[in-house]
Amino acid sequence: MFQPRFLFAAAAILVAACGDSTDPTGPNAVAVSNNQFTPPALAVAMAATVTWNFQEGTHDVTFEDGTGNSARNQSSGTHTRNFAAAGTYRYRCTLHSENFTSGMVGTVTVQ
Ligand SMILES: [Cu+2]
Repeated sequence: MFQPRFLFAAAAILVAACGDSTDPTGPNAVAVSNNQFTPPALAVAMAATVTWNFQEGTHDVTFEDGTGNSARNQSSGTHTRNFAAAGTYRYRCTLHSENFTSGMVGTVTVQ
């Protein structure tokens, strides 16, 4: 027997779960706060634009490949980068990380 109410409930749960797995500020978004990127690892589709929301403190978004960086000492507003090519992009806050592997670091994986 077809159960449309059950299907609707299942879809609602799925949407809620997907929202929780990314970030409260929305899909393809990263919260910038003291002293972390949330989520630290984000997977997006090819050609996606990721938005960093500066919520607390003073930070920056600096990529290992040297492109698509934010302004230094940014404390509010947003920064965006479009990812046209597949790959793993490592980034850090230069104020709170000495390298791309520890401290305030993050990755964007483009599939
Ligand atoms: Cu920082």
